[in-house]
Amino acid sequence: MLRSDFPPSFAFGLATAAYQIEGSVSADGRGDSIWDTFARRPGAIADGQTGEIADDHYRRMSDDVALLAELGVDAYRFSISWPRLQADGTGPVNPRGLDFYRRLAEELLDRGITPWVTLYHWDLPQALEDAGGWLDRDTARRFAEYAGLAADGLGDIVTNWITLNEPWCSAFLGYASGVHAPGRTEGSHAARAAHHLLLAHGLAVPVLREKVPDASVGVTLNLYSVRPDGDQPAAVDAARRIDGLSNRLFLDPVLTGSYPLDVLDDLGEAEWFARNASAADLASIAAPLDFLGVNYYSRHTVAPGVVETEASAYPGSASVEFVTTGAPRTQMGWEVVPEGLIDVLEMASARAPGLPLVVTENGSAFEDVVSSDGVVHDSERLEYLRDHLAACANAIARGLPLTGYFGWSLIDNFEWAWGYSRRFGLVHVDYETQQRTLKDSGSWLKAFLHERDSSVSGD
Ligand code: IFM
Repeated sequence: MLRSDFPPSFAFGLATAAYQIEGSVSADGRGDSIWDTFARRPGAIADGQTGEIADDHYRRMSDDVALLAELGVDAYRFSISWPRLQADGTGPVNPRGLDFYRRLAEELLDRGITPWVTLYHWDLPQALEDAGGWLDRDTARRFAEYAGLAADGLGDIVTNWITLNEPWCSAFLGYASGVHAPGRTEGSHAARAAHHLLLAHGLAVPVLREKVPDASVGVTLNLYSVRPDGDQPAAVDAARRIDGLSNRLFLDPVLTGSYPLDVLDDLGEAEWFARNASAADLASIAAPLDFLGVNYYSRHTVAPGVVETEASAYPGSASVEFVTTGAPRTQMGWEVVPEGLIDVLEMASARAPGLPLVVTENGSAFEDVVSSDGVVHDSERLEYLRDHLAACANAIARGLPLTGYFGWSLIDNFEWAWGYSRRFGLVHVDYETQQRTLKDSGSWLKAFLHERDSSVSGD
């Protein structure tokens, strides 16, 4: 597989997110986000780690842009920390916070790298959480205002905008299982947070279009290939439920303007949605997009099981069991199934034929070892990357309108509840010294992007 096997306009990039890399959490007037608060909660994050320093990217931004240029990417997807632009989630823009993202976008452009901005990668201003967070409809209106400030400040140099990253995680890990910030366990009410997140997306789309000439606007969903473990009706129903909660609850409203009623029934939320998710809301949520961002990591194989006693990320379907099939797994325990990427692209395309699709994240964590030569020989990550890029080529060959691929992630970073114990970077970070070193996977990508034969292992 060569880069030239892809269409010339295909965008190859890498992705990161603000709280995972920036550090400098109180610099230049930044306010607290829900992740700052959550990370201070005893037991919330592995080893009590926080994003206070992370990759110190806020101060090393120019070096990291140089790294992207060395790798030869076309595009870089980063997120804006909402509380850097509005410390409390309301009011005028904080010029010092905005300045950081402006300099970042300008440095990228100077090096011929196209910036892709994500407005919300999970760091809600804490003040808005204190006012109800995503369970409060008003947070959606606040988000649209924030989107307007970001567009006013960057719209002359940034055309690619992603409203939300993975609203499933924000809603169901944040408000149902509570393993992510804000750490609430509200059961099925988490679906209301999902609605308000989607509404936030829908209200922001016209704001971005109005303020950004030639804006290209999308939203990023984390989609899973879901299949039953066998053909027994109970397993098939388990797959319907998990596909419903993970995929259809988001894809359907965004791409077809309606919620899947079976999922609302599973959740016991049909009545709330009938009263609160108005036709006008759904029209907003289904605002025409320029692309759909798809984050793909793994496939779920499911069967009926026993009801979990802990708060579940799948309220109303907590008895579903996630089965391991014997496929290789990453350090996260996620099965490596490159062909599942084609399944999810087909799933999206079936609802919106012709809508350009972009893989906005795809990557893997493995236990990295720094060898005596100072390099991480991460053959498993390299194979994961290569095999998923091959799946992208395959998807295009099948006629799917896939126009870009962003690997997760440029550098090792703060992996949420896992702290720094899970490394997804193509570039290794020594957290003591902040030294960055290309892993073999990074060298492979660099050679691929420069279209040289790679002598790196894993071929
Ligand atoms: O690190 C995360 C990212 O923030 C969102 N998508 C999944 C990645 C790996 O878990």
